[in-house]
Amino acid sequence: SACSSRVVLSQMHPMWQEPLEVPGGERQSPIDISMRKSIFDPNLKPLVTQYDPRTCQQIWNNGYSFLVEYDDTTDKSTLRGGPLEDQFRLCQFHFHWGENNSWGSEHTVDRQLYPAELHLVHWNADKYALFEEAVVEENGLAVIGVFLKVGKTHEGLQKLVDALPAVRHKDSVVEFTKFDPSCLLPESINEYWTYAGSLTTPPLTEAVTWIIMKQPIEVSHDQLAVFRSLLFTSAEEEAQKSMVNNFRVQQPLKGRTVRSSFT
Ligand code: SG6
Ligand code: ZN
Repeated sequence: SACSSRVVLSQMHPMWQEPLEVPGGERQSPIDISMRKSIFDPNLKPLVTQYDPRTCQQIWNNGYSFLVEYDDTTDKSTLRGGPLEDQFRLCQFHFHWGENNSWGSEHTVDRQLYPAELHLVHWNADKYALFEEAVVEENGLAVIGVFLKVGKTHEGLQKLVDALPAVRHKDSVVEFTKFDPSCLLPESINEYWTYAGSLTTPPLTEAVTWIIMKQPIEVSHDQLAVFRSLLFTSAEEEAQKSMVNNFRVQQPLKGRTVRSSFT
């Protein structure tokens, strides 16, 4: 088809089995955020998260990250405000991390890498009926990004860390309930950057309003070590591969502006 002929077959991500490039992509993610070049927008509103821990359902190792999945059939766990016009529903959160503490985040701030990055994925339930519809629309998704830095043990994260050995292999799923994702947000959620971007894994659709928290959260080295004990591979595979370095390479800004909610 016309579409597959545009695919860059030479560059395959080791985990993806799909092309790394989106030909003609104008708003791909992740990016480096330059503090100096970001533009303060006084019209950016406070972010309003309303998460109901009872919508938390399960953890799934999908062979690229682990996803904590939420029931998104109703408006029980939502995000609005900030740069958003509509109300968005939380469907899952996941992380990206490195093989050591020197790298792992997808976004960077003035080229500074963090050891990991949390993504809370929401879809526009005002405009679309299903995640699958929203994921191909330019205003379909809103993802909150939170940087993780190494420091003291994060008490809220520990409940999740304790459940991870049960989803060590690809395709494993375990029941996981009553987890309030707001415990993973930094204190000052109203200091953020926002820009128009894409998913960072296939289908790489340019559907995402990114909201990146300025303040990182602290987690311990031991907690990150448990992330790194997960596997990209299923129980049946002979050569087991550690789940590390599951981030996408940075993408060109291509004339976009990054706005900040703070000066
Ligand atoms: C993760 O990121 C998840 C996967 C996918 C991807 O690695 O494994 O579920 O999420 C919404 C979605 O398709 C892309 O999400 S991201 O752009 O926030 N990194
Ligand atoms: Zn992500």
